[in-house]
Amino acid sequence: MISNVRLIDIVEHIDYRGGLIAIESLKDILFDIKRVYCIYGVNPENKRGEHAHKKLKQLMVAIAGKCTVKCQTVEEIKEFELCSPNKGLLVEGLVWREMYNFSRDCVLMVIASEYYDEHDYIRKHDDFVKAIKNRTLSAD
Ligand code: T46
Repeated sequence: MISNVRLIDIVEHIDYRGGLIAIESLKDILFDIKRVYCIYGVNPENKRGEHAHKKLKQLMVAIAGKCTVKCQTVEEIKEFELCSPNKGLLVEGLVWREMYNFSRDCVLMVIASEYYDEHDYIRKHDDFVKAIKNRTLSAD
């Protein structure tokens, strides 16, 4: 766990027919769900993400296959392996994220607190570093 990023457990309901996971707004995750999107069919050579968000909160779940998510916050950089529907990576606040090492069968489901808004993205790493410095200075 690092600040603004943590792995949460998701209950799996498994019987002879297969598995099921459920994520309820304001119960399992403490934000209102506005959007769900899935990333799939990623070539293992490719990297996605490489940006931060100003406001967005998200829960990322590898519902099939696996991938690695690297998160950079004001304090540190940490890699998380997502490889099961029973683990979700909660990412909130100013976090630079990169996703890679996708298995070909990976389906990464992302549950988001906001509608899609390009203005919420910080796409240049230099701007991200400036933003975390400004936030740290204003908190002092
Ligand atoms: C994030 C990581 C985990 C939409 O039209 N609606 C959407 O809700 C999203 C997420 C994307 N798009 C369009 C925008 C681009 O033309 O889909 C295209 C690919 O999006 P992007 O390059 O931002 O995808 P990733 O995989 O780099 O990043 C995505 C999310 O955008 C981002 O919020 O945190 O997954």
